[in-house]
Amino acid sequence: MTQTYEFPQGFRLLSAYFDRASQEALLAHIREVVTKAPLFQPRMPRTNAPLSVRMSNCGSLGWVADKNGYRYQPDHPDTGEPWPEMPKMLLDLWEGVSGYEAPPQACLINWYDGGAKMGLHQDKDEENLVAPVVSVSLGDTGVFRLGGLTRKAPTRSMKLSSGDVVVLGGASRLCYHGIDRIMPGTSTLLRQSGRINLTLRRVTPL
Ligand code: MD3
Ligand code: FE
Repeated sequence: MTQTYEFPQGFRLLSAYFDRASQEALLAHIREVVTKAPLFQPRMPRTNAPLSVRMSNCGSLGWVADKNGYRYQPDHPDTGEPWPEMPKMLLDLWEGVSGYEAPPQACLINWYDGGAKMGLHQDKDEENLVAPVVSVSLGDTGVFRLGGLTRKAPTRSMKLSSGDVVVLGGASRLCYHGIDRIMPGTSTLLRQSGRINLTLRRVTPL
């Protein structure tokens, strides 16, 4: 018995939204951000177990995870410095695809090495669950899994390639999702194998 997967309302995959030159320009901005706000190792609340993905942020707020919990905060967990400004390219992307009236406050940078993955989860740490999430993939292809509103709902897997943009609006905003694995050697954008994902978010109401 196999179940069919119904794509959630509000999910949009914009394949190859950024061409190679734009990906290189965006990557240069992200490298500058992580020079000022070094990648940190997020940890699971309570167990303190490290996640396999390293992270940083730009914008007025950044998502952090440590033994005390998951939260947004205005400063870097290791350096205490404010997060770097969000590059204009990302503000323009949000304006172009989000359909939301206010700008994003947080850009989470997820940096995957060849073996990193992200388990199935929901994004619920934002006060504002009405604004969409906008995601950009750079570097090696990631095998992305999108599910439904419960952990047991059917899921469907799809590849996210360098330059792809995903918009998670409407019902898709609260769907379970994760990254099963990355496919090393599928892109020449980065100097080494790996994948970068950017997620733009509105954290608070207007
Ligand atoms: C579906 N990032 O940062 S991006 C995350 O590739 C996260 O690093 C993954 O899940 C990554 O929370 C997936 C695509 C994505 C982002 C946010 C979503 C899918 C989503 C929020 C709700 C539903
Ligand atoms: Fe997520």
